[in-house]
Amino acid sequence: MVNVIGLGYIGLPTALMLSSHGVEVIGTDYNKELVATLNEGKTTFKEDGLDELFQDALKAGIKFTTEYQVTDTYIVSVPTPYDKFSKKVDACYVVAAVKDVMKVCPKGATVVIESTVSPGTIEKFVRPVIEANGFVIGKDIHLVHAPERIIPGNMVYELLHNNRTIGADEKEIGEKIKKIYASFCQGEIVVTDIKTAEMTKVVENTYRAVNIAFANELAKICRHDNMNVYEIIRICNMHPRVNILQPGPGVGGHCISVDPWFLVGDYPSLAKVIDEAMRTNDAMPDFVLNRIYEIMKEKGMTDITRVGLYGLTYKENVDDMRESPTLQLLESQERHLATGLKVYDPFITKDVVPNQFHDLNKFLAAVDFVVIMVKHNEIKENMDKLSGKVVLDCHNICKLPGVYHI
Ligand code: SAJ
Repeated sequence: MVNVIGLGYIGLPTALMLSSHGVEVIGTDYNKELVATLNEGKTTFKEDGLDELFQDALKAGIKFTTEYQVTDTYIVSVPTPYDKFSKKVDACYVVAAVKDVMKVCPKGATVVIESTVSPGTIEKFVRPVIEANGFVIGKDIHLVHAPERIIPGNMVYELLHNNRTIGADEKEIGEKIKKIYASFCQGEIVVTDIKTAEMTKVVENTYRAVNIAFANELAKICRHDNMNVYEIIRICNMHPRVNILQPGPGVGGHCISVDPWFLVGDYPSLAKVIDEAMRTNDAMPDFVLNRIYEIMKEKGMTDITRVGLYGLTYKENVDDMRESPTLQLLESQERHLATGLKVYDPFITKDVVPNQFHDLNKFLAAVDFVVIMVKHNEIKENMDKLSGKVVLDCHNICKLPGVYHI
């Protein structure tokens, strides 16, 4: 039986996937409310295909509890935030979860860490916890790192199809865990050592962050000299060895906006390009706010309360607001003592910020200037409703005449 510890954005789909592919699974989370919701037969966030997967797993007998189980395999999938000051990974949740596992696990058990961690974190923080409990790693307890790789919005598909990395001290243990993931994963599963697995995960997200920063920098250069960044990127990407990503209002989510900082925090004198890239991305919400003021001035608008931000989530078609550029922009607005921007997002039904709307038509009736912060399908399907408004399109999706870009 596999005990999945942590039933959030990654742990839950992983537990469901294993269970619906014939692996006996018990999911554990310390959040009583979350466990109660799952036990009532409801999922805790929206994701394509998740509800169907949940039903399959229920039929297969998955159980949810707040208790840690006595078993031979644990998959730890808890958050790894970063310390905003030192930029280093904060392994406190992983350490707490492993401590709790140690209280119940029998000798011979394997502990798999799925949470993203910087290279060396398992050596520095996890091994000592296991040893402090009197276990010899490699003999009494086996340690594995199997970082997740799925993208919110397409999690179910990517769980089934992405290649995976498994880092283990012992090859046979790596192969044993590979078999468990291979129950559902149709991609290639590479077995390597733990530190390599830690580094690959952080590097994948860093690669994307640096590429997005490059696109954002190009957008600023093009804005400065009145060039069309989208046309330029489109043409450049026709070159067989060029693949530039898209500029945007900032980078959110719990991965690309966070993981690269681990390398900056751990290797401050070496990770120069990464540091600069992260600062470039982090400055984008402020850049958008300045664009708003610039355009208001050009249009002779003075009332910020007639400006509306479309989208609160960190990207399109998900209900996840972690590190969202819109929230960063609203914070920045408060710092500039210029509050009053209106906000709307079809995926956010609770009130989370001031001046928030829950209906597209009411939102549009209350503003003259719309800033497209997130390219949800809803706005793409309702583009005609923006006609007659001032539009700042941060994603180049609006084809109406006179639209502004970042
Ligand atoms: N973004 C841009 N321009 C682009 C692409 C994205 O500004 O061209 C922005 C998005 O709007 C968003 C942010 O970047 O705010 C991140 O979104 P994303 O869709 O690129 O990635 P995440 O954070 O949802 O998921 C990433 C994925 N990593 C990579 O693609 C290398 C996913 O595979 C990982 O599993 C996930 O991080 C994670 O958990 O680490």
